[in-house]
Amino acid sequence: MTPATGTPLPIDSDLIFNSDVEINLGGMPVDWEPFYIYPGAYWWVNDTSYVSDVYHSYSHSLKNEVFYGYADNYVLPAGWGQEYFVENVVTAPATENTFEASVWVKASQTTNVRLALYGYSPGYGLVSKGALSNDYTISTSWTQISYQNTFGPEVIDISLALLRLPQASAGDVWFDDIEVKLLP
Ligand SMILES: [Ca+2]
Repeated sequence: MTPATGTPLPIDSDLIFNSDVEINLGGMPVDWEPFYIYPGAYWWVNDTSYVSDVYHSYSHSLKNEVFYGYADNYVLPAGWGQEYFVENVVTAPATENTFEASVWVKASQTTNVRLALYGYSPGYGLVSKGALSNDYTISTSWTQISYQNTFGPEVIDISLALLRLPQASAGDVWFDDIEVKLLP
């Protein structure tokens, strides 16, 4: 869990909330939210749902379904995210900080996903440099993928997104056991 404001982040320990997505309230995973690259255009995105029929740990995972309603090019990217899981934290020493996200992923047929680790700086706003990974090819077996991004000391908030891009519209995808660590 993220420490209180002003205390250093622990090195090499999981910083994300509800990593195994088992804590839920009203049928939704606590602290995880559907993520949209273009907020407001919800009718063209591929759907997100919280499911118990497929999982890597315990009894739940985060699902991102293929959307069949439109041609591939019109399906907007969507997935799951956790905004500001590191919030208003001063790291020590105040140098660059590299975070690594790792996620277990499985698909109903071979498809692609991407990870995004982005930041927020009070001086610059959204810090998206280096945030988006390349495509990961996902098979029908559970596989762990990971992505790193490095931020300057001015970045005090960190967010994570598990993404489908429009070109990867084939197949459903499940995410589970998501971790983010500050590397030594
Ligand atoms: Ca789980």
